[in-house]
Amino acid sequence: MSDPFRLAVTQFEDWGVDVERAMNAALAIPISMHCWQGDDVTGFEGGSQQLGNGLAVTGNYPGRARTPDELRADFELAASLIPGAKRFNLHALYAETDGQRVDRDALEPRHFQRWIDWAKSNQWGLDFNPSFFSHPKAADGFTLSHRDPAIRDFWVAHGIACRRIAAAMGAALGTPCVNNIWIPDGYKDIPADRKAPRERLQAALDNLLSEALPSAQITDAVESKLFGIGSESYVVGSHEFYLGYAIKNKIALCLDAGHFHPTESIADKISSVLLWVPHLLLHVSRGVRWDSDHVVIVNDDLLATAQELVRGGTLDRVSIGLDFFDASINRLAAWVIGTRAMRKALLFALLEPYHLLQEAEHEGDYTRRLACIEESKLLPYGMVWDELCRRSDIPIGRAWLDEVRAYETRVLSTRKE
Ligand code: RNT
Ligand code: ZN
Repeated sequence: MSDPFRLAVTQFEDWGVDVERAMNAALAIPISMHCWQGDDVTGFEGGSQQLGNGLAVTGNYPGRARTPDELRADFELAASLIPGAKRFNLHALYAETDGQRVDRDALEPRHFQRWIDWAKSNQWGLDFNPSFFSHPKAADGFTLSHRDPAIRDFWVAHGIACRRIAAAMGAALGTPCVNNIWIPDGYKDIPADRKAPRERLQAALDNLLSEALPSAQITDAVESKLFGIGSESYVVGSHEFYLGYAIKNKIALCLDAGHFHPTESIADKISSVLLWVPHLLLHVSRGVRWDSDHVVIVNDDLLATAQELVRGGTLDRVSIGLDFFDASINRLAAWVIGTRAMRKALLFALLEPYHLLQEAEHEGDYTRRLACIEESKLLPYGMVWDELCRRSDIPIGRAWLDEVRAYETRVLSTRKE
């Protein structure tokens, strides 16, 4: 134990905070890391299908993972630089079909067997997502709410297949797999009929979700969006749509931090939404202007989100998933930066002298509440974070970057597109 850490413990004690408890709790919270940061949401279906449906990745940093084995190796390196419990979050387009062309409605658990075995050997849970984009049948921007019933049925079949895959993952790994539905459906310009696509989406979701699967294996979630590139005027799956749908059907709601008005924070939604839905999935991300998916950093939004989870004591009903993609910087570093930021925010929230703030508030002493908020900001959080990394055998401070750089030289730089 280092002297600075000992001093930090004393300082936190003075505020009535138990540092050991906070560190252990911070390490135990699973963070679901998304596969798609590693390869710019490309997947392994092959063919000429470009990333579409409003998902845009900018940058051309060399060394993108081109195969499942490369993605797994990259992720292992990134994961080794991040303390605490982790899960891995896959999209359907990362199926391994051994060169066979298997369309999305025909995917089966066996196409994810290698991912399952790999996750098991690393003791990571798996999460899953049907992929309603980058496909000829999504080319006009509509999937589950399409006006053509044949296209709708195709996507319903994809959703059903994905639920079975997710349940198989949950069963194999002994931890429920969060299966999150996001669709791109929407109009670039002013719609005439806002109602019919939403009615079609409701009916399609009812179909897709009709098969009863054990809650020990799968947690169904639905994700809203305010607007996307190419769906600026209208998105079928809006927040109101999915909030209502999740409440009515008692499934999980996904709140993506980048999917609301820029001044809206998902932190303030958590305590409301959890009154009505059984489970919440967070897509932790960082919106910048029109992009909803910048790499997560420790900022006020992230801290407020972590504080809400800790203060409300609702972590057992919330799954934390990351959702960002940046191809302009080293992709492994993006994973490490974003996930370490999330873990730091959780630690900081656990170290917060919340009871003092609460006490002041209960007494109506808002002066003391604000004074405590401000003064506690400069407690030695960094010392505790360093100690947490040291105990987890993870590089401290920026030292992790040396390992990413070495991997870049040894592995990434040899990859030619
Ligand atoms: C898109 C949604 C969705 C995707 C991933 C790839 O706006 O945020 O979660 O980012 O499914
Ligand atoms: Zn998302």
